[in-house]
Amino acid sequence: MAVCYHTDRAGHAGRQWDGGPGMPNRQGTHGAADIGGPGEAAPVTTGQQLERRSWAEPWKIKMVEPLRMTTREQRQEALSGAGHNTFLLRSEDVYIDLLTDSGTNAMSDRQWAALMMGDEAYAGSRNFYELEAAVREVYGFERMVPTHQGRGAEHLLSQCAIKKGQLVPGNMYFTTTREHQERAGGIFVDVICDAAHDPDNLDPFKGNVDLAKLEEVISRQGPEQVAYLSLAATVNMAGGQPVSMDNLRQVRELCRRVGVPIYLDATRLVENAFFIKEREAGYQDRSVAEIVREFCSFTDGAWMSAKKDSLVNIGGWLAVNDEQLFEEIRNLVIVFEGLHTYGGLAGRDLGAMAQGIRESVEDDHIRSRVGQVRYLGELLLGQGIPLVQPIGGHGIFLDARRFYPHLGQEQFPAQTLAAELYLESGIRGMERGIVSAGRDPVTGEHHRPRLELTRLAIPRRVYTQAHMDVVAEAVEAVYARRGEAKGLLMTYEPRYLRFFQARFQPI
Ligand code: PLI
Repeated sequence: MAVCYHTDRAGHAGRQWDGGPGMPNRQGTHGAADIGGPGEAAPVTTGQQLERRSWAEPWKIKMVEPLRMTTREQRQEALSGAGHNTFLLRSEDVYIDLLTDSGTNAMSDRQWAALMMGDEAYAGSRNFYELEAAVREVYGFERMVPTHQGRGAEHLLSQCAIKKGQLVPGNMYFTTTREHQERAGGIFVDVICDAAHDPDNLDPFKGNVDLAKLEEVISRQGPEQVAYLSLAATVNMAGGQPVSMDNLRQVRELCRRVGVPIYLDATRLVENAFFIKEREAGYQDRSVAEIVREFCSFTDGAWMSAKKDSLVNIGGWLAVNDEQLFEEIRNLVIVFEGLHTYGGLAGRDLGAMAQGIRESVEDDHIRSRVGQVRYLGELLLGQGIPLVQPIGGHGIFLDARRFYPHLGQEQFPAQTLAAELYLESGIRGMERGIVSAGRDPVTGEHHRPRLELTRLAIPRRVYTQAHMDVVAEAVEAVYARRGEAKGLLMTYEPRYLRFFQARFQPI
């Protein structure tokens, strides 16, 4: 495989990505150790164009939204009022909002123009056909139904494709995905490779399915007891880690042999495709758009939260190749979302999504998107902050276990870190550890994930490099007084997806 890491000036092995053959050094990101480093690396020539060490966003800013700075006293009050859960803060009390990259993207002028061109007919809106064409062209699926967001699609797929008691193997759980699978009577089984559970493992494709685990699940109860393989690319809870094309091909072969379909969570597939282009032999000269198409061709369908890759504030879709299953979905969407040509969205939302899908696969866009995430990650690594490596596609995942080694998992270290960061700086991140993992539906015990992470998700096209510098400084300040953190006690635990609404108090 065409991968290699190099050692930076500070001697941190694996800190920066060298790219495969023909790719520019570090994808042009400015690592902490190489910002403006004169004479360090000459421009590198790729197949088509002269690449420079520095990159810039392929857009300029036309409209701005003021940010509000708060005092520590104000933040203390806001945090107590929110039960130390960053989901319960008011956004006006937040300075830099890294809670999520979902629905928080900045739309382009073309997308805003598409909003104005919304066809708000109840049935057969022109924008539906635009969306259908964009999904067909970019993802390669002939038929789809729009949904109001990703979980709407997860609900429909789970209800239509899972029979009670069937297993649903997946490459790590995602909160809403597993919730819908379990509500439909499915039993989620994790078949991701072991490397995914280790924040320090530098494997370039930590999202890969472990074929032996998948084979074991299929042979344990027979393929008819397996609803489908639930494949996410990238894998959110592992830190935005990609799946390789080679792995998918092998998974495809296995699933085809036993007749188990593969349904893809394509929410961040464009970011995954960028990593394939960068890291997997044979893909350096392929466009991200081509890689996305090829990836989808090895699956039987996909669902999408367009609030991520597709650069909109709301929207999703579900596509499956099986005609009978599609008929069922196209019928059921009316019950839960809306008519099959609007799926719970306004015509203007469909139009903005169609435009966003096309923009999302432009190479320059995705390069700067992942580049900005990596810029922040490299700054933090330069300060010795523990985080998931390799740096993923949509955010930085701080390793709260190593950040607060004196706290046990039942003291909610990742939740504590999110609260402390907000208190320090007004920057909002999110817990991705034991709270997010929830409880086993059968035993009622906490799921205890090995990864106990605080995520700083970067919205697309929203913040500048200077904001990233401020974030790095704030994390450094929290790290400097890490010994003082005492952890949290959960005082209110909702039944479903508890991390959204749970409340805590300091120990
Ligand atoms: O938030 P939705 O309902 O549009 O999408 C659900 C969803 C499905 N799959 C994946 C991989 C997601 O990341 C996802 C939502 N993620 C959120 C909200 C996040 O903050 O990561």
